[in-house]
Amino acid sequence: MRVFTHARLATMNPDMPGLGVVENGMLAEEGGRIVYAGPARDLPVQEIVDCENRWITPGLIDCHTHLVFAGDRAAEFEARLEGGSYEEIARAGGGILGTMRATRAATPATLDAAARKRLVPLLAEGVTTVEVKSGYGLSPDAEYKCLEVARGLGDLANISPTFLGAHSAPPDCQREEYLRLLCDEMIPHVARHHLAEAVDAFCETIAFSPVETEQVFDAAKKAGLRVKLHADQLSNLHGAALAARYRALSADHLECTDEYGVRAMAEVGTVAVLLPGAFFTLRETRLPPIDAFRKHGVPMAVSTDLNPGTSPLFSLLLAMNMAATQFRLTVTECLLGVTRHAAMALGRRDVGVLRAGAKCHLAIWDIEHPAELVYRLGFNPLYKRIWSAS
Ligand code: DI6
Ligand code: FE
Repeated sequence: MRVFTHARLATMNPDMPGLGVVENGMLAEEGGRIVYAGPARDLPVQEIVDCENRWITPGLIDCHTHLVFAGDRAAEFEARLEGGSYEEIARAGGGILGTMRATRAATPATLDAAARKRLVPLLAEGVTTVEVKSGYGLSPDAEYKCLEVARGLGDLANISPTFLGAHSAPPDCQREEYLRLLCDEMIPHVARHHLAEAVDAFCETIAFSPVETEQVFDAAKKAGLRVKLHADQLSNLHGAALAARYRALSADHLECTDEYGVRAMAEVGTVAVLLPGAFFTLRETRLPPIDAFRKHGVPMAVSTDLNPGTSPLFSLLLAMNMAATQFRLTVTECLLGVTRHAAMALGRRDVGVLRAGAKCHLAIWDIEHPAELVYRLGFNPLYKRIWSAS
């Protein structure tokens, strides 16, 4: 048994208030699992790791990323600085479709190398679980290629792959034909070959309508896959309520969600994933309905939305700072948002919390107070990341 002594624990344990803090704490691990997390006590020890009064949190979880793609969109960034809007650029065949062309042309090895580079800064901040979406292939082969690349990253972190074939309609395929491909071919294939744990869609005026999203979700349901949704980011198409009707794991973005949508999410336990990096990059001004989430008890997660267009953000610590500064989340909400609530958004119970039975994924921090993980911009106080592929 390996024991971490002289530790201050932020356990995120739901049976305890706030961060579930244990001062003078101790954590014991055996076979990659936590066997004890609580006040210091006598344990049969084989190996001691003296934490010298540092803080331990669960390894962080980035529950919404588009990590696998080729190329970049720096030119689009420049065009937006000169006044072009995200929607205009998308309608002119740039945006997601620009990344699609580069991604289709890339080999798995190129995609893998690029994804690994992007993971480096996340891992350096103590991230141990990463959700990775496809969605820049937009053809059967290119989408499967991206999901396989995502799965191949499992030697670096726990990967939760998501099928986002419904990201944008590709220009080389009739819209109805692409939807038929998605529902009758790609989703069943993804389920059969265990290429993804969930199905996502971009429900937006520039992407898929609510009716089309329902078709995709019906196919997911039939294939036995959970769903999640890019909902109400740029307009209120009532995506949050739609997601809740399908008992979605999460609804993400939600800047334009109304209280009706929040209530629907609360009823079925759909997590609200907040993505302040996209809000910042697109210079949005309409805030997600944070008070309504609080009032109705909707769990909030915080994620980078790492993608080449609307959120080229490679820091979950900075995402927390932005969630606090822009969305007025509390420090406790931010930290739960990258641990326990992020785990809920992925349908996982064995990560995001320090308690017996959970995976021993830890982040050990050189800090005096948990608020330090949220308040600085561009400073990384990680002391050690504990992760193994079990
Ligand atoms: N997530 C997405 O999938 C879209 N916006 C967002 O926040 C589009 C991403 C892109 O432009 O590549
Ligand atoms: Fe996204």
